[in-house]
Amino acid sequence: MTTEKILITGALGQIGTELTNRLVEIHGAENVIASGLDRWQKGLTSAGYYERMDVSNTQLVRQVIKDYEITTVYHLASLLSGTSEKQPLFAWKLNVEPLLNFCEMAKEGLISKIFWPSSIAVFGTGIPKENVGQDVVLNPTTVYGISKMSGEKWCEYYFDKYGVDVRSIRYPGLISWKTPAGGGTTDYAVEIFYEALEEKKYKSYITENTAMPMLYMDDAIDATLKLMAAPKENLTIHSSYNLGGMSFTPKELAAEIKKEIPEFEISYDADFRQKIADSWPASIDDSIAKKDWDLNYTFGISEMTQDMIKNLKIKLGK
Ligand code: AKB
Repeated sequence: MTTEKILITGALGQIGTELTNRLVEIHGAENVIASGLDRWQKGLTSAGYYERMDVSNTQLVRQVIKDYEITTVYHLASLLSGTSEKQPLFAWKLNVEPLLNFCEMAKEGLISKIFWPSSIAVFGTGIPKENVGQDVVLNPTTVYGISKMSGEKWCEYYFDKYGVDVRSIRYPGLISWKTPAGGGTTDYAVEIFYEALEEKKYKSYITENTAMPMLYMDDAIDATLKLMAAPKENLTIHSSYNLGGMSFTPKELAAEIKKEIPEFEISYDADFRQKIADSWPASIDDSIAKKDWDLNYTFGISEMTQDMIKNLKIKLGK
């Protein structure tokens, strides 16, 4: 029998939708409370409860934590890199302040564990592109990267100073067929599959030889749950763990898709997100996560491509 009561913020987003389902399988719907900005409607979430809540509303969030006697928070609500560049001040407010609110509640003993997603966007320019290690100097040049780097430092601070159990992963680009991505730089790697099936062609806003780290959602959810289940004393990183997944360029992904859909053609027309991608690593060294909490992956580029196409064909009725 579980003793955890879980609140998920951003539960209707790309990670949130799938993480909620897995948490419901593990802990039971009655122990999982989803939250988001949408109005409730039937079938919105598999969680036992849904709170329509703006995560920036400190008092309301605190009340929800108390009402449900929440022990664990997966705080996923965030603006991604592309959208953050368009609304810098709002991105800073949303990506950092609610995290501090949860850390304060953990410090007071209201909740016992927090998960918070960081990103490969923390790295930025002036560091080698390949196999980027955990402890390199962080030099983000995007609003999103700055907010995530600051969040990481706050996590580390609350752990060091108050023993707050806040755990975090630097997610690479996430690919899934269930829920579309929204506002990220790596989103091309999701959009391309929809267009490949619908139009047999895709115009990429990222240039053909730009490699970025990516991860299939199944592996991302497994990694998140593994980190959260790891004994506290095994964890050596209290900012955020590097997570590499796979690394590929739009050209390499197009070649994989062509194996399944031979008529597929890709073209390129870079937009403002190219500059963001250029400031990010091409590949990541995640050996510390592998050692500390046994991180591993099931999906490479071929397995991911086959699984995406198989499932999207059913979803889109192709
Ligand atoms: C984005 O592209 O903004 C995100 C990320 C890598 O954090 N997918």
